[in-house]
Amino acid sequence: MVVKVYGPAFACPKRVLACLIEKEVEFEAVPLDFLKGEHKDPEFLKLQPFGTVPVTQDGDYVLYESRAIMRYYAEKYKSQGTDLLGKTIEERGQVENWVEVEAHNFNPPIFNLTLHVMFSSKLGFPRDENVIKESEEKLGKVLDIYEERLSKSKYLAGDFFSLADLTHLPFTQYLVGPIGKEHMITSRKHVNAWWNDISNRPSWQKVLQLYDAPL
Ligand SMILES: N[C@@H](CCC(=O)N[C@@H](CS)C(=O)NCC(=O)O)C(=O)O
Repeated sequence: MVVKVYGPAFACPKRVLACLIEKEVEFEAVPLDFLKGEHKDPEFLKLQPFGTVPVTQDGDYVLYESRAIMRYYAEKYKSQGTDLLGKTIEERGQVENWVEVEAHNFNPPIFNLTLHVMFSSKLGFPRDENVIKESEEKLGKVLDIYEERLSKSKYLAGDFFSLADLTHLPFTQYLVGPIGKEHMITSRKHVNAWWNDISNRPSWQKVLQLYDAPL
């Protein structure tokens, strides 16, 4: 049975799509029009009561929260495609460590940059230059820690590509593209090498080719 993923044009669902492609799992992408408020429709809220994307349906089984979904599929399809979880308990600990770092240290400032630089005019709220400046500073400090880490191992969790790297793809793509702050990556030698490696993976290139910008 083909699994469904809602909202493929948006950044958080793209994390799930990259994971499914790496795991060689067939999926159906279900588009949602945010400008029409489709993510707040009562039918959609039955699947995702917070009215955000992604949601996935695997038969009757429903999950939302992009990082929970990627962990679920990486585990369910452990024996096919790319191993994204780590082979030993120690590797797995590192993968979890860096997925959490992405969620709690990297994502908050990059999410704010995305909102204020890319979406404020489209979503009808004022662009706040202070939020942009503070977010850039916070993100810079996070990336300095990444630079140190990536000077010791090729990928975040060690010398193997994993969910820890994959989870960074959608918002870093915004950073180097429409947000216009590519220098934050290119000015850090090891972060830059890591980004060139992970963003050129066929799975991510396929996501970019299939699903355009959200709004
Ligand atoms: N922690 C959630 C965040 C989901 C989220 O904020 N999704 C955004 C798109 S990237 C969204 O649906 N925003 C619409 C809204 O907040 O109304 C996840 O990782 O799935």
